[in-house]
Amino acid sequence: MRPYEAGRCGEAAVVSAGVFVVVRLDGRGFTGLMRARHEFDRPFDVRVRDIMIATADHLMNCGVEVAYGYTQSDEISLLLRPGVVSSPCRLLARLAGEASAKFTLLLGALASFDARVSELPDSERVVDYFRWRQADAGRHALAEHCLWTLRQRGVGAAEAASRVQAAGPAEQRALLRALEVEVDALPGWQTRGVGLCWERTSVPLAALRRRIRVLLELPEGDEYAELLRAQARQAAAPEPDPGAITAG
Ligand SMILES: Nc1nc2c(ncn2[C@@H]2O[C@H](COP(=O)(O)OP(=O)(O)OP(=O)(O)O)[C@@H](O)[C@H]2O)c(=O)[nH]1
Ligand SMILES: [Mg+2]
Repeated sequence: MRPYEAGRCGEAAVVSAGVFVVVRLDGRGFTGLMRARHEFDRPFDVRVRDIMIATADHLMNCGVEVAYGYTQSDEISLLLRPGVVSSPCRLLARLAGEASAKFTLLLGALASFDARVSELPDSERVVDYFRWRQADAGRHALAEHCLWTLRQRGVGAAEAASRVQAAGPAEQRALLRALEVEVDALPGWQTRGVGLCWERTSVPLAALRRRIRVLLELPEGDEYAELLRAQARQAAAPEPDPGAITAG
């Protein structure tokens, strides 16, 4: 998916008509930021997850028309409606600023995000993009659980890191099994990430017609592809809903 990614600032000032735009935000230096917060569980903490979800929710409600949000680890991807982006440079600065501000408020410590844009020519590339990020979540979760389980069993930081780096996914799974960690029982929000979809409500007021549904147990494979195709169709639909509220 890398060829679809562009360092747009200083390049073309507009996104081509008809393409799907995905913005990905990534926490800067979160390894160190999280290490400094000893109260957070490693490798994953449900409070960090919920701050990421609240940040993604904020980005879907800050005046940029986002059809689908996805978060895993310290990253957030947003699928925008085709045609809504006139200046990628301003959009990236705006979203990175909004994400950094929201996350900082919720964490109570300074945190910042970078942002990059991918231009995807059709809905199947949108499916590929989000499945790519989901596969990354799976790889990341496996490696991080290996690392922290080894550390908990008394292996030193450098040795644990080099053992995990030297192992491929199959070896990492075998290592976790040997350490009596059930890989298939790891929470879906860690291994597959979290989706944020708009859903319609039955409230008749225009301002309350839709709200965000958080998908903590995302499907994989073909089932996820179908969900993503529906999100891409929604992104390409002619009229955005006016106003939005967030499910409590
Ligand atoms: N403790 C803890 N750490 C987390 C959690 N989620 C993400 N992280 C940390 O966030 C890091 C994200 O990885 P990267 O984005 O590759 O690392 P980074 O330090 O942010 O580096 P850059 O993105 O290049 O600035 C992981 O290495 C984890 O250490 C969590 O729930 N708990
Ligand atoms: Mg990061």
